[in-house]
Amino acid sequence: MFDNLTEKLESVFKKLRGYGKITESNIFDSMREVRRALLDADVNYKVVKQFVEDVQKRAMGQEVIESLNPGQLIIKIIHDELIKLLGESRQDIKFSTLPPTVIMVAGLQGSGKTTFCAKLANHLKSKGRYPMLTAADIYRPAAVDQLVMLGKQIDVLVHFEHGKNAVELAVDSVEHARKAARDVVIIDTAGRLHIDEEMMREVESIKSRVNPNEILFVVDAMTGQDAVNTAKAFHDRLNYDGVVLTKLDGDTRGGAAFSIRAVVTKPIKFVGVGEKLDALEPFHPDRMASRILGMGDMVTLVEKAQQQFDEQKVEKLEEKLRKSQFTLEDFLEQLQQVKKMGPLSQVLSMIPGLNKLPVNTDVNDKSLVRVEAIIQSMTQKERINPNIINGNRRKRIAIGSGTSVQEVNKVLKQFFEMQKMMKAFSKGKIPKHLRGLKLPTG
Ligand SMILES: Nc1nc2c(ncn2[C@@H]2O[C@H](COP(=O)(O)OP(=O)(O)O)[C@@H](O)[C@H]2O)c(=O)[nH]1
Ligand SMILES: [Mg+2]
Repeated sequence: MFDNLTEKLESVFKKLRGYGKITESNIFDSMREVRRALLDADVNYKVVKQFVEDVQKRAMGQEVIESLNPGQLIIKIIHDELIKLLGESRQDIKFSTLPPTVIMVAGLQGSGKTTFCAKLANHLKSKGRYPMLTAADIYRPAAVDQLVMLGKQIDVLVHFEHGKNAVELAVDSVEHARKAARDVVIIDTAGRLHIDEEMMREVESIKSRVNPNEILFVVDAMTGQDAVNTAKAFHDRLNYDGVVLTKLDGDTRGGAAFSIRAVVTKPIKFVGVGEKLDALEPFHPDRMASRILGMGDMVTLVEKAQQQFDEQKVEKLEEKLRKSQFTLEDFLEQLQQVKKMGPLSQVLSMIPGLNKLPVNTDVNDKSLVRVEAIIQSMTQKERINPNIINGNRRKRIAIGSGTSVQEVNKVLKQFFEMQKMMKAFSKGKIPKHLRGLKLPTG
């Protein structure tokens, strides 16, 4: 997600940090590069223009030029303005005080509506709610089947009725949810490949008959500037409450994320980052800005971890981090937890400083298995105090894990580096020499 943009901005920042003193021409040059990076990421040119002007205006202030660390200050200004551009603060779904809360989902065909409906149900379920899904995309039988199948996977009730029109079905489903004691109804509607009048009229009538508490517009981030046009067209007709950007996991340039917010002034509420049903992230402008600027997103990572990890384990780990007692034993436990959190590349991209890892080339889920085997071949004593692992022990571990002494060496070396990094995290800073550090690759 935003890899290219992040890379380019980091190179601008590197230069900025290097300047002892900042001149107007430094600022001008840097902002020219920022502008180019944003345009390359497919951000709408008007949005870019405004953004660059805003940053420049603030950066030209005397206090910046005269400050001790002007480069850092400008980076902070860019960070602040990026947060503003992305929508300032997190906007959650508005739940009705009188259940069920009705959420209608609209968008073009293929944008990821049906997948999102299921992801949202799954997400809400994990928050202790009892959602129900309504299959109101009645035109393609496969669409109903798809939702039914997804509902089964997450164990959520799916309401559908063959032969009924979409509007009636949606209206009935709310009553049905009430009877079935569900507190949220998520209505999946039909989309077309392009905006057409009939589709718009249908979603409009569902809106007026059902009166949803929340209308979410789903859009495929990969469609670039088209996403902005579609967002606008749907907004003119539906006046929706929030946007869901899907497929941000792909090779997308992601510029739509910045532009939509500026064009329709409706908040992005969620982003889809994969096909799996847990690949949904609540959208937080500040965290996203940090991630785009290569500062990592520890908060989302910790939250993700908390969903998957046992809470007590997380607390214990935090404590260990604070006391810098991170051992191979913890490392092994973490590896095993990380495997549960989803594809490694996704997890790594959220760790500050690790986002530049050559994930596709040498860190992958398979190599984790080898690292796991190596650690498992150690005695507990060795795991807690790896300093005692001498040549003989290394040989034994290599044989035991079916790897080589070189591989064992590599894991140990990288563990020690990781331990150093953990120490740095716990003190709230990442030393320069550890940026771009490699994780054990087995
Ligand atoms: N990579 C990726 N694929 C997604 C995401 N959301 C949906 N998809 C895929 O996009 C395709 C269309 O999704 P679907 O939910 O059927 O779209 P709909 O026509 O709007 O209901 C499916 O193949 C989904 O698996 C996402 O966040 N990331
Ligand atoms: Mg669908």
